[in-house]
Amino acid sequence: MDYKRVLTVQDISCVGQCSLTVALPILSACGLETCILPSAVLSTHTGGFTGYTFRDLTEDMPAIEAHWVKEGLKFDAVYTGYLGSEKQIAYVKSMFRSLSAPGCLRVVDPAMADNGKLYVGFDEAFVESMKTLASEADYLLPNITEAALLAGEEYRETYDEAYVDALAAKLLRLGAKNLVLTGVSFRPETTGVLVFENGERKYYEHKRLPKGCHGTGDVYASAFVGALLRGKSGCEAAAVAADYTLRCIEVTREDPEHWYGVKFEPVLGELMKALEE
Ligand code: PXL
Repeated sequence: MDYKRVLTVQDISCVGQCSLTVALPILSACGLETCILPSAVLSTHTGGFTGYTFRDLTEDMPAIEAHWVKEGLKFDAVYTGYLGSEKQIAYVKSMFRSLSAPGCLRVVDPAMADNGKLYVGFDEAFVESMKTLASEADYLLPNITEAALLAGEEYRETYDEAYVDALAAKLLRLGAKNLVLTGVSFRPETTGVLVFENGERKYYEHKRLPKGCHGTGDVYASAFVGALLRGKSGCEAAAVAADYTLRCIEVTREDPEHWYGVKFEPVLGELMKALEE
């Protein structure tokens, strides 16, 4: 097996099963050497907990980058998730240039909003800055809310194919080479991912579970990156990641106490098996 090295840049939410506590185990299980750059350390994520701590690590980022450059370290992929500020986005763009191995895949999950709303702490200026990162992505992975924000279009809760295709066209015009739109639903009982890859458009539809769970965007993006680097096409990786995320939700939803994330660990074996197929 080709052994690849990936760098993922996002926060550590110590409790809450999102960002790095999800990306690191999933990418490792996919057989990848996973290097991390924590952008901040929070006691929990911000989606439902209150009173969390937040240690911003922005100022450590250029020194870490400089050290890696000095060591001659390069990455086969750079995958970004939740970033805390416009400054962090600027640093990540610098790393895209300084730390990329030839053919490096840049995957951007513009983790900043869901259900029509920006996450706590983000504003319009951050969205503007995220557009510049999105424009450099080989694969951009927004949900509908993030896609609407990045495209400068109004968010719609119900929509048709023309609406999502218009969002996609705008994001591709922005500069993203390929696009994986998540949570795209045209019928009440199903949802899916809409993939635009190398000029092709493919929709992978699957059943929709009644309850949305926190952290599924990070689980999805991590599994997508893992599958992509294991040689799957974007379309195949999008489907593998969707099936895995669905299983994570299925094993979590019987437990009402587990509201803050998904139980992705017990079904990691299923993801690993899907990568062998
Ligand atoms: O799952 C996205 C995410 C990542 N990191 C932090 C968050 C969130 C979503 O709320 O708060 C700190």
